[in-house]
Amino acid sequence: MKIVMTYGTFDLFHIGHLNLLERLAELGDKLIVGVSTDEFNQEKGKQCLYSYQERARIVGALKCVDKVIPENNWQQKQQDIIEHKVDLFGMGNDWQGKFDNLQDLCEVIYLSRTPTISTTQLKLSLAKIDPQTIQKMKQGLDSVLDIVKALE
Ligand code: C2G
Repeated sequence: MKIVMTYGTFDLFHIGHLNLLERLAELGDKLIVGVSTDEFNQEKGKQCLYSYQERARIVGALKCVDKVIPENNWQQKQQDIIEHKVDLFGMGNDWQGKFDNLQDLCEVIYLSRTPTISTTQLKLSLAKIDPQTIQKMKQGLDSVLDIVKALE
């Protein structure tokens, strides 16, 4: 049983996160994901839109993920790797080299990030939607809902 592990915030879950998790899952039999807690994200300087519970639930619902644990700090990786008998630790290559110190415990790999998408980019795009556009989107949704109700 080859055990793979990774960590992340996974806020506004997107295709870049999914690509990484599915590729890591392909490399072993069991994938464990450490999801950063809200408190740890404050330490990381990340302001999340989704709470830890919501982010952990989304990641845990994925077919390719077998277990989710909280990531409370930078230091827990060594202990986690030992406790969960991890064979392979993987991250996106924006972390290239940052976790090589774990190589005495398990194999360490960095996979290429999915280009052109990030949580930050999504937040910026969403922030640019003006209120009139949101109103039009809402009207459109309301008329779809009316049609659905009429068909019920
Ligand atoms: N990722 C990716 N492609 C993207 C965006 C993210 O492959 N377009 C990868 C990142 O490289 C990371 C994982 O998805 O491996 C999770 O990304 P984040 O949620 O941004 O996690 P991060 O803030 O990098 O936290 O101790 C490690 C940290 O908790 C990692």
